[in-house]
Amino acid sequence: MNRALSRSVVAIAALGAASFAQAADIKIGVAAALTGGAGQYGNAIRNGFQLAVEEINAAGGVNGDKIVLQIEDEQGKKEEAINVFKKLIFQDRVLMVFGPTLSNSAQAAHPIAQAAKTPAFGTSNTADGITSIGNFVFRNSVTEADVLPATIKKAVEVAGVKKVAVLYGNDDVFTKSGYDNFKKALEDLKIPVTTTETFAKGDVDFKAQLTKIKATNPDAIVLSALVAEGGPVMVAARQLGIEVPIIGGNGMNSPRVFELAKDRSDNLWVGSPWSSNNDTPANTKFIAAYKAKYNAAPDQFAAQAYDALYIVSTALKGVKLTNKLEADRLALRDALPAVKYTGATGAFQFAQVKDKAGKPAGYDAVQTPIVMVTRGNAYVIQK
Ligand code: ILE
Repeated sequence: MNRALSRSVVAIAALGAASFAQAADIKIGVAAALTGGAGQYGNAIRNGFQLAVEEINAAGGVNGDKIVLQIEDEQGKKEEAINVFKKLIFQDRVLMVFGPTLSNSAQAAHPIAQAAKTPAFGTSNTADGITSIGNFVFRNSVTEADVLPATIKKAVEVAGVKKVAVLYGNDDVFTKSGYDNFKKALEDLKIPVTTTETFAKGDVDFKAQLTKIKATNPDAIVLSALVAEGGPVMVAARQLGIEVPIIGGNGMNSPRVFELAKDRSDNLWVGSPWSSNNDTPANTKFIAAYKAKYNAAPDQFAAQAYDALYIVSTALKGVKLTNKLEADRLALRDALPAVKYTGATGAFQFAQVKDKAGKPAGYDAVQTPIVMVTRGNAYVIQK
């Protein structure tokens, strides 16, 4: 074959490859805590994503392109979240990254995505300040700042709470932020605090704090905890004969509470936009599909992950992907803020937040929380 001919053969082959590439895979990273103390959350999140990706691809994908999820275990540790983000962004060259599971990890890992101009999308991060990191950071999880005032207000109205004791984890970004927001909500409602006690990640004995709390005779305990510590706190409180309502943040909105606290899990108050009792068409469809696939009921973390992939696929439908990673990441970032979507968690849209210097930064969720109380190992909507 002479030179000119061989060149044109190469050109034709390249053309063939290009037309094949039109139905390309869209590679999306998921960093989730699949093992460790936050594993209950992370596994629900992974399930939500896997259900959504199957449904979206079965319905034709995104303009004919298939979404491929690359899921990595960040173990609920911030160092691992950093490693996983680096791997997904620089090595695997994903279009964007969902996760990580904990705010504590997001605060460490999202700056990497921001610096690499890669969209990072939290589906469970509820602490203050996560989306202030920059304009590539998104979340559809409603913040403690939005949910806790509603939860406290409802407990005050319905359960006649007049004074509370506060217990929180002081070594985690989310539990600390929950504490800050509880404190503010209590001040706004002029509810006095009888005592404020703390614990640390990995603690198993809460008797000292709860004994002090009991002595101050509060009408409720306000608890900012992840479930690994919060479940045992509930058991210990009830064992000490403290029967008052426990008002929790997002960490306590997990069926893991029922596994850990069993018959001592009643009278826990939480808020969330998602409830299994919400019988909208989108939620009914989600719950049925989840049960069919996993033979178990979904939770809020699964619902938010499920909706998040639909939010991204809605944005991607309006994006012309070029296979130039930098341009495609930017195009997705630019398309996301305008998405409006009604899914399992209800009507959703983004609102831009500011960074510490007051400049426009990332995007938070705008959704209305519902308040729920646990009864008989279920979260029941409190009207
Ligand atoms: N919302 C919390 C956080 O931001 C937990 C997420 C419960 C799994 O860390």
